[in-house]
Amino acid sequence: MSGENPSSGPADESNEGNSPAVNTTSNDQIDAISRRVQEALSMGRRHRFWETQPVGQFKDVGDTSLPEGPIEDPSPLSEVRQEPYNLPSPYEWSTCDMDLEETCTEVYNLLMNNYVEDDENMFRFNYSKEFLRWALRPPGYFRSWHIGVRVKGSRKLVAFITGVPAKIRVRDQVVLMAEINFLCVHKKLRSKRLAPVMIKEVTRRVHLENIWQAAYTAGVVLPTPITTCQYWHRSLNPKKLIDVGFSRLGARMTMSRTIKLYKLPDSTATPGFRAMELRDVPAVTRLLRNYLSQFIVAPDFDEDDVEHWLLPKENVIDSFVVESPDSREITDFCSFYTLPSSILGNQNYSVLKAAYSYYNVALQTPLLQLMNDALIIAKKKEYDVFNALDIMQNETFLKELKFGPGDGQLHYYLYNYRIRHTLKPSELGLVLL
Ligand code: MYA
Repeated sequence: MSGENPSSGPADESNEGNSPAVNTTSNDQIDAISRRVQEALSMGRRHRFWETQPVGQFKDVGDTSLPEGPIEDPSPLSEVRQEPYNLPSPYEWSTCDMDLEETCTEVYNLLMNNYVEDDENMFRFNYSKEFLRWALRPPGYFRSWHIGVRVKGSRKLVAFITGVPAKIRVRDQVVLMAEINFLCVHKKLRSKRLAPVMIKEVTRRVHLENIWQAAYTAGVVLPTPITTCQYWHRSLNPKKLIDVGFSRLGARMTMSRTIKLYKLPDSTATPGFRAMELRDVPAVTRLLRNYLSQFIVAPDFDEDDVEHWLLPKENVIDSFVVESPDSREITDFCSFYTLPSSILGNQNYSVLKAAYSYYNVALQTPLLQLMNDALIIAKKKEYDVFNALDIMQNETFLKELKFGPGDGQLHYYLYNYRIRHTLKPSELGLVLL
């Protein structure tokens, strides 16, 4: 998922009683202030590229006279530019075929070495090849939307951006959009205005499929977020998290008290809790569609989407259903995806294994219990941390299940679609990877 600090943990594992990670240290206050200053600066400064794009502009924030919906009308396809945009002369466009092992490895290596890091450059997202294949090849995907930039001659891959198609509902309108992700420019080629060319090129290729809207997330403030969410982290392996600097031992806490605080039972509590299977797709689709209908912005999943996005895939996506022991009906559902981060410059550890909460629907089982079962499974599978955004109904379990607020913020954006009011995170039902 995209564009957020890979892993910046609860600032402080301090604990009086049961509430973990209360941000009490002055460092955290400084971090929070620095973030707000950066956001204010972003709103105040010129955005040479984004000012030219059909996105909500900062000057229009609060102007409720502007209509909701597309900002620009679609053009006739014959008017969409046929030739790729020009790159600086040493570089060339290269459509990346993720079915090819060699290409997938090149993309993996580019991202492993150059993708999103936390503010302190301690962690960097390390999406696995299997994950990338899953994320980039949903039903109806376009290979032409997997765009690389190579050095002419050496063919070295130095930049990447992708789109995948998705039906996204905004209030009562279902809009076919592109979800844009994995924008990455090699560290040595930063600040040369390559990103705007790449964004224009992916836009052109999306337009060629007669699609005119997009959704994306980023850790940076751009014109203009539809909502801003916060990551919360639940320690599963607190000793490692503290050793690698992901979290800190709280004031008046010992390591053994901290380990005890985060201990989880050995087995799940909900009768009928089991891994999702292919035969569950229709029931899970019904549950999810019904659940997601309450949010202002959410995906409009059909059975093919559910099969792709939610059927378990080892080390990529884990999903569980609750099958009622009496009626055999599927009553509840929960899921998380696997996104490790590289730990930069630590002698003892190189990878942080993180689970990210995906879609959860609790009808019969209390959400708190369902998510606690997800934590138990994640711990058994040796994840170090379980992350969740404060979107959907997640706020109802975060504190109680000992998640602590991280320092990563994630901003959600729509391209060429205006929303009149900024959403609350709890009004958002969309998770981007
Ligand atoms: S979010 C993940 C982004 N990736 C990373 O953070 C990885 C590490 N960083 C890098 O690789 C580079 O720093 C990147 C920028 C590539 C991010 N989203 O080339 P530049 C604007 C959008 O000189 P660089 C994800 O993948 C910046 O404000 N714009 O900068 C979702 C400035 O514009 P302006 C961004 O640092 C991506 C311009 O780029 C982002 O060398 C969604 C500077 O360009 C960002 N994350 O490269 C993309 N960061 O002057 C939009 C910087 O105006 C999709 N910028 O402020 C839009 C929809 C398109 C499809 C539409 C279809 C209809």
